[in-house]
Amino acid sequence: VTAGASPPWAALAAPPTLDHQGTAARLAVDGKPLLILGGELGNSSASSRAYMSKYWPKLKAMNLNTVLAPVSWELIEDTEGRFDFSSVDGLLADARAQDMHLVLLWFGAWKNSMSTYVPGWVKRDQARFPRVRSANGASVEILSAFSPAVRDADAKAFAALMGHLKTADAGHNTVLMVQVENEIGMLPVAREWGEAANAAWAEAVPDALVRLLREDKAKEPELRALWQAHGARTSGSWAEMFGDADSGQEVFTAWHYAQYADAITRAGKAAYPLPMYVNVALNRAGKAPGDYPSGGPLPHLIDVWKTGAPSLDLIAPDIYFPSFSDLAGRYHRADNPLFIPEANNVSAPEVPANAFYAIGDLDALGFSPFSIENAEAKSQAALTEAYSLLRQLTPAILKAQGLGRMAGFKPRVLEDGTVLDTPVTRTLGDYRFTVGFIDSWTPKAEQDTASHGGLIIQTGPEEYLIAGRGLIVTVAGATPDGPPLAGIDKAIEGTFDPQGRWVPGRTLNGDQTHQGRHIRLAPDQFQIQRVTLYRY
Ligand code: N0T
Repeated sequence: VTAGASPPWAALAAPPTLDHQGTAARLAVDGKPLLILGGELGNSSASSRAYMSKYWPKLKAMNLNTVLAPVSWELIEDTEGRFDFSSVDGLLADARAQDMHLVLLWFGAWKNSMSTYVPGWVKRDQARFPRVRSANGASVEILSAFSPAVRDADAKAFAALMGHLKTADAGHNTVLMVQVENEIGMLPVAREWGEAANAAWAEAVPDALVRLLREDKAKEPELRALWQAHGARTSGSWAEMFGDADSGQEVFTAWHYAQYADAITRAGKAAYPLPMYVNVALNRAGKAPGDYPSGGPLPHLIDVWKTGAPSLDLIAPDIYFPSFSDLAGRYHRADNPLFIPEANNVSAPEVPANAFYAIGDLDALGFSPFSIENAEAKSQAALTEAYSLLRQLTPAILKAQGLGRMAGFKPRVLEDGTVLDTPVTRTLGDYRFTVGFIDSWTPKAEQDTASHGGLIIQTGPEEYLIAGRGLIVTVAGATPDGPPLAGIDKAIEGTFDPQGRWVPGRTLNGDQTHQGRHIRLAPDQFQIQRVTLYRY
């Protein structure tokens, strides 16, 4: 070895990690930030390379840079202790052939609460791998979270997967992140019954959780309220501190699922420390734990999960409900970067607007509609266009993240689907933007305002990129030291070429800016405008 020669591994790109810029967390790959423009595959598609072969070109053409794909325990460890990673290697090769990244989803002990992805040798040995019992003693197809044998077998398989990725993906960084299990939570009851679960239920609430409440560090109002409703005790059993109703049982369930997920995550990271997260099956208002997956990392249980599973990097909501901005907002916390691993099946018209909003307003690490390979023509076209714009804007987005230079816009939608079209006002630099969602130039009946959305990025003292669809933007001065009114010096539509150079199109004026009164992004197409403002 010659002096000064670098060791063979020095040339390898550093594996993905999370870093920060200002208030934003970002995914960094070999030191460079990356924004995930993703899509998640249907559950069974990735189990066959042949089946997937016709879809990869479609995913590439939709402008995705990342595919979220399951890895099944049953496929990698069909026989105990004998690992077969051909399903994983096929995914790696096919993603690389399209120059795409992967987020892998570990379908281990639980997939949507049930234990159907576990290998046959686990399913069939119920003495060694105990199942949940309901209150009436009935067995269900859910492995017990209180069984060390279940946890250890799951952790061993997951660690084997991560160990394989460490070598198979070294220097490539095809895999960016890993999801641990899928939509964890107990059904159809609030908690497990059976000997081990009942014994744990009688134990004292762990110190870490007591401290969170006693030191007033719980951010979720529901958890605090439940604790206070039971006398704000600083010690006691689960029933004493949170009550023995479903709501108290759910806190207990959440804690034990979090501890289990933490053990799996630690085992995986010991083999290869990629960023890891759990995804969330959200609940509808008025439903009881057990109607929805009880004890999952739901909005009212984020604090329990953060405390019980500190090895997880983030908790990521699957958002299928219309109240996108409210739900996404709850998972955007200083201790929790936002990532949307599943957005309403790609056919919902508001999906592109939600992507702009999550990325523009909540510094999301990425966005990913579910069942992406099945997008039909119309939604495929809409997402293709939206991702094209977001791809062009990615350098500007990454530059602005976390620094107060970017805002996202879409109408707020309530849980019942009511769309609030009220304009939204935000200040960026010296200018205040009021963004309306009703396009005065299009018949009202033809407008689906829930599908209108976009973002504004400040790129200079008086220069902004405004992108999306269905927005009417008016501007005013925002600082007391200058004139109060603001006008358009120049508004130019255009695109960024693959090298990131601005390619101007029309200069917009006259009817296209309503004689200087506003910037308009029409509802029927996605567009980028580069706008220079002045004050008068
Ligand atoms: C998802 C998917 C897949 C307004 C369901 C979403 C995926 C799992 N669950 O197709 O099974 O693996 O994580 C729950 C969606 C709730 C529907 C709300 C309708």
